[in-house]
Amino acid sequence: MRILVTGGAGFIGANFVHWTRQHRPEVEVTVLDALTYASDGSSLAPLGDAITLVEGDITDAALVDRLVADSDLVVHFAAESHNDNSLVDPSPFLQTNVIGTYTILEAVRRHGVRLHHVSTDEVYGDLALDDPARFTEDTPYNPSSPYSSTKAASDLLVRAWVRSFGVQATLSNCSNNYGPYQHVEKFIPRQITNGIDGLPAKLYGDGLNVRDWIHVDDHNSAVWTIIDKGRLGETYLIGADGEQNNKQVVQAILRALGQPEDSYEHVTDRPGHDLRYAIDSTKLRTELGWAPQYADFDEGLKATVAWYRDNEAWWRPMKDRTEAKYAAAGEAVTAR
Ligand code: NAD
Ligand code: TDX
Repeated sequence: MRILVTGGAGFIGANFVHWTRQHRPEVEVTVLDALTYASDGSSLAPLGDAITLVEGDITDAALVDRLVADSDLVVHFAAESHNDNSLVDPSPFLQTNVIGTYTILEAVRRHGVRLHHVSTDEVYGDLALDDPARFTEDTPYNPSSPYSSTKAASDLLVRAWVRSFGVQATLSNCSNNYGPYQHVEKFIPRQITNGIDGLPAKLYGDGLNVRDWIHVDDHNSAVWTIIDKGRLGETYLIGADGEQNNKQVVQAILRALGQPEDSYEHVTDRPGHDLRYAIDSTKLRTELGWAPQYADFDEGLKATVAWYRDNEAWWRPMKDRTEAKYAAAGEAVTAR
């Protein structure tokens, strides 16, 4: 089997490629990645020439066509992925998430190649903090940010190409991932690396917003389960019952770092900040028999803290640049 992994040099994509090499050594992997600010390709370096890395853009129709023609399956991770960046400049989100997905869809349509489209629970908008409800496959789309609206658009394109053109595709919408190789712009790695640098953690607003955390390996084992057993045209929600508010996560990180649990400060809130995400993954678990392996969030987080301690050479080059971006966007300490 030959698979084309778009965005395979990014956080989840690189972990997917590592997972695939480990658990499916017979699969031939080609990665298509533009190596944007989000990745310099170093997350794939440990694999050497066991995989093929093609540096290129998913909006390049000729390149995509050639690579798709040589594949049995496309797993589509490539995206602009950070909400805060989408609030500063939405344009690359439109290009990559919408036009890029359209370009992939046209190529898989021409060549009759199976697609798995990777998406996010943010397409459903947010839930109230005191609402017992969780997202299901039937929750109406209601995205809040430029990022999540372009991901929602990409999902709708995939569904339309399935219905109108018979494209063979499955979709998944996953909750917040954590684990190795995540860019330090994202919440958990930002706070871990701040702690290592002796800086306070940065909590947006009151720090009470809730995210539903899943280890990246559990996300990727679910993606493979859907590739193997999922029904074409169907959407599966992926989640591991990991709801935590941001302050609880910061305190767990500080405990893992051996630092006082109040080494954080409140900073400017994100405009339009979604309150809470929560996934009901019953369909994936009962229909396809998937279960997460990282049941204990604190343990998964400790292992992630250890990874960032041990891999400073990987994240150090992006740290100052990332903090400068936050400062330029006007992030400031607020009283609470
Ligand atoms: P990431 O930003 O770490 O990686 C994205 C990768 O895509 C990078 O390597 C980047 O270079 C590449 N890329 C960007 N634009 C490209 C283009 N035009 N052409 C080719 N490559 C391009 O993101 P991530 O966190 O690994 O997210 C991967 C996917 O998973 C995204 O589709 C995202 O929406 C989805 N997702 C992420 C999360 C999460 O918690 N991070 C949760 C659910 C779903
Ligand atoms: O410094 C911070 N302080 C803080 O309080 C940062 C960077 C974030 N936050 C908050 C905002 C969110 O409530 O932490 C929470 C998580 O923030 P992010 O890591 O930016 O993730 P989120 O916006 O929830 O989106 C993530 O999950 C869904 C991924 O980035 C998306 O790609 C995915 O689709």
